[in-house]
Amino acid sequence: MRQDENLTARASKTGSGDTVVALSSARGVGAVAVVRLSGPDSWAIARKMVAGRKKFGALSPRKMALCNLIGGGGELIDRALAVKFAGPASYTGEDSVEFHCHGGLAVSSAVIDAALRHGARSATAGEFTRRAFLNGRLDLAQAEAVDSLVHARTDEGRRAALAGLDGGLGTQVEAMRRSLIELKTELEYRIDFPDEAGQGLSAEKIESLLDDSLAKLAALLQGARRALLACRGAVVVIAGAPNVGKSSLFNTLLGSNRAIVTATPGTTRDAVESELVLDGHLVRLVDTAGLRESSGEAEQMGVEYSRHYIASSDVVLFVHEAGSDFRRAESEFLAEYGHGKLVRVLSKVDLNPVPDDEAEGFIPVSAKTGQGMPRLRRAIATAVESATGGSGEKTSPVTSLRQQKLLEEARELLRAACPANPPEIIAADIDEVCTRLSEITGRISGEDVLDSIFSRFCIGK
Ligand SMILES: Nc1nc2c(ncn2[C@@H]2O[C@H](COP(=O)(O)OP(=O)(O)O)[C@@H](O)[C@H]2O)c(=O)[nH]1
Ligand SMILES: [Mg+2]
Repeated sequence: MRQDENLTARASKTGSGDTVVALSSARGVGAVAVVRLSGPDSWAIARKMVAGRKKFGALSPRKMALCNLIGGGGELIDRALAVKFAGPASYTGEDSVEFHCHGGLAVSSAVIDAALRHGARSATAGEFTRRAFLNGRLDLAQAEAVDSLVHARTDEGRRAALAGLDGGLGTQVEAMRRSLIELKTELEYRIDFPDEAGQGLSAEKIESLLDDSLAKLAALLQGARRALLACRGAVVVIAGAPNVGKSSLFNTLLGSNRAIVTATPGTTRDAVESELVLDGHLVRLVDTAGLRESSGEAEQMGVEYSRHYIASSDVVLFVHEAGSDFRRAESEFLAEYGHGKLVRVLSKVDLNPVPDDEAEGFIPVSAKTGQGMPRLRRAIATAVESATGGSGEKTSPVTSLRQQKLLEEARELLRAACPANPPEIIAADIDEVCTRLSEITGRISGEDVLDSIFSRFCIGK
């Protein structure tokens, strides 16, 4: 399917002929709430909602004006700022309107109700950005960067998301795709006219063109891990035998009581995850029992952790109780995971004090008294820093795992493409690579991919 046909088909499927409305600012009490309307009828709907001396029709696009907003029955809802945007020069690419009204839910709900009564429908999660993508205002990689920017909690995350939003990834990927298509066209010419062609395209020449793309992919992937960790946060998993104080440590690090702490071993039955910022790094701290053993004894002997979380972790906090012997399960765990991304902790040192010089690489802490906690925070931040590849790497415009995975697949496919193969085989390989590149920017993408990306967005974005 060609790109524009593809878009038309999608537009009708997602109903983007409708006009949608949503609260675009955060829900709750605040000074200002922003209600956004987008779609072909947005101006007509706003015209019916604005009354008084200032008429909506008289407003110039992109100029704010103070208006009276009227609900059903002509009742005044609020005095608010209104601004209209004329498509395609708007976020969504469609005609749209923003009302900047007084904050709090009563006002914004009444404004939304009025828009709904005049024929708008409620926007689904990410629908404004989805429309921006479908109307060519953003490519898919930029749309994902919007989501990362909205969710950024650290300066590092904000910078990484902005790098993705400036369109650098789409431009680079598209340039690479074009040059590969050129190569493919030449190869196809050689297939169709084997006698005429060939002079200009030796195996060496093909190899150097493929190598060129490989180098560009490598450059994009370099720093991607760091950018992704900045956007998504580093996963730090707490592991250790039951009752050593993992959940207490989790709560102390977070300064809250998210995980349940009891004197009965084996209380934490499910993984609990919470975010915190350490030294400017976003950390997703996970407390998990992981093992759903029914027998009390197995649980007593085991180490609580979840393989699933460990596999996707960036750092593991291994907790051992001060003054206790190492259990077999603990030694086994350390033998399996004890290299690289491990921070070792000795817990409950208020009960069994351990001088630093006897701690043997473990950090002595007490969740009860707070002893050792600043040092543990620094150690986690340092481990996260080294997991992200150090501070020196340049930022990458990659902002989602999806983009990283597609870039990696493209690299593997290119590596496997052998310049000595017959031209039709190389052309088919190049096709595969181009498909991956097109998926990054959304030139090609299934409805399911779009659904999964945009459903993660907030409503109103
Ligand atoms: N004295 C003291 N007790 C602790 C400390 N940390 C945890 N505990 C106690 O140890 C028991 C088990 O703690 P918990 O955090 O649930 O351990 P988990 O099973 O590893 O998650 C509870 O009774 C806690 O109150 C500590 O630093 N000092
Ligand atoms: Mg626990």
